[in-house]
Amino acid sequence: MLIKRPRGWEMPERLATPEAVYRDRRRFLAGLPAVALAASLPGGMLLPAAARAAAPDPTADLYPAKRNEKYVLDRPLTAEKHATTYNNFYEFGTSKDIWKEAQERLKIRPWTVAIDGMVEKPFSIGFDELIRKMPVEERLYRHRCVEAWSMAVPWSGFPMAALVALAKPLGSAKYIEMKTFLDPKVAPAQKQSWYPWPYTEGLTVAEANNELAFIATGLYGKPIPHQNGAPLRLAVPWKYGFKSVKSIVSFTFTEKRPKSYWEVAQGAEYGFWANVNPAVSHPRWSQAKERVLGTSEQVPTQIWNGYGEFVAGLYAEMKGEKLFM
Ligand SMILES: Nc1nc2c(c(=O)[nH]1)N[C@H]1C(S)=C(S)[C@@H](COP(=O)(O)O)O[C@H]1N2
Ligand SMILES: [Mo]
Repeated sequence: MLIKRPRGWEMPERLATPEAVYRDRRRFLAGLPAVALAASLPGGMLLPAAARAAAPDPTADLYPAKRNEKYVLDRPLTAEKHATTYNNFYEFGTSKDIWKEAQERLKIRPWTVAIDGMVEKPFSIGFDELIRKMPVEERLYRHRCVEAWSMAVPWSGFPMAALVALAKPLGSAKYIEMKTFLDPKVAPAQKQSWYPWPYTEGLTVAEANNELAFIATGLYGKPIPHQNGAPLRLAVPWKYGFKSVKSIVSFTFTEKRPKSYWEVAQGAEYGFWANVNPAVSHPRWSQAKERVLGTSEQVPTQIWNGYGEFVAGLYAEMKGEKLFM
């Protein structure tokens, strides 16, 4: 059977932020006192219990965030339905089709983030409080998975450098270790003890302070869907996608290089740096090209995933490191 699927470049960009049209109405409603709002409902009726139970997202007013035009794409945006239904989130299973599981099982409120290790004063902070301290904006970024597929999406969120500044690391801290939640009741795959849960990733403090390093809290002009790593995930577009750890609960500053989930699980194939390079093959496949999500097109992969002007300098002095695995 032949199914005609629209290709990525057939999607008009305006489809990427369908919510934009609701924005003005939502801001209008948010500005009204509760009494006025109740009175404005048909017949002054009160909300039924079910509607009250589905609490509105307290960060909804932040989206869509103003786009930072500095970060431009060389290709059309991936359609929202592809980026939000084709996912890697092993906590919910190894298939790409985990979006429903993640939406149903992951609870993101309350959500506490620990900032600890080599910082002036370790602390924990609720996500809804943390985001109010951060400069939220939208950025269009490419994303290249080590499995040789890619997408281009509008993230919203804040520069990781702002989080580092809030953390006040000691001068001796060299790395930041980040962890995903650990709760096998929520994520049944975490019962599989042969995987090194929780999912863990790391960056150098210098990488985290690079302007490209971004903490994503939104996608397509809305709070980020659970399956994409709610309520906050990393986006480091010059590295293979597995570095972009989802649903983060801790940022730990350390002088010791952290071991990431994939390094522990399969160290012969995945390393700490994981910078994109089409000339360095994965042991089992070529990295020269990538399949553009939502299409059957293969396009050439670029070194640093095309972000060399921002990041190549970070690695210029490094000798003897496996920068591209
Ligand atoms: N906690 C966690 N984070 C994760 C993963 C995962 O399995 N668990 N997969 C990684 C991989 S391999 C990729 S390609 C991206 C996928 O992000 P997306 O589903 O938003 O496209 O998330 C990364 N972050
Ligand atoms: Mo990936």
